[in-house]
Amino acid sequence: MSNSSAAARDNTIAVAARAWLVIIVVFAMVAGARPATLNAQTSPSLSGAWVREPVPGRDVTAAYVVVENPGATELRIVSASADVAGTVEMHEMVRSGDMMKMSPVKSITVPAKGKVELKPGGLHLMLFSLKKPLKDGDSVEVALTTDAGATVKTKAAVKKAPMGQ
Ligand SMILES: [Cu+2]
Repeated sequence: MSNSSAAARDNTIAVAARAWLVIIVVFAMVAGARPATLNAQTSPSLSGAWVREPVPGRDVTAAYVVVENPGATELRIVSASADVAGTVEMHEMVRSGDMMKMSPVKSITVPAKGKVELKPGGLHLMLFSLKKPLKDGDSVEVALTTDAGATVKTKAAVKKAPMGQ
């Protein structure tokens, strides 16, 4: 009898210990989540992403996205990638005589509480070595990485659009 009540007490202790462990784990998760939330505030948010349908037979195209910085300090986009592209470069358009031509940039600065629009005729992403043909209506994933090491991703819709638009 005393043995079984001792076993019951051990069992109660084991259950209590498990409950504490759960509480500790939950606290650790909540505590751990807090810095992540702060980081999220200093990460850019992406919207309106789209990819120009490539010229048939070509494995290069451009992508556009609005990058907003909700943080109180400026941030810099230092690299970009896309699931369908071998490499992605960040480009700007520069005037050369009376022609506009593309030129790679090392980074894109997004001001504090501000935004930068990557759009036709301006800053854009250049997707090289496309792994498959892209058609209007397809969806690709585009990711941007900041100098602080934060990477944000967004879905970008493939759209047919005439050059220069
Ligand atoms: Cu370009």
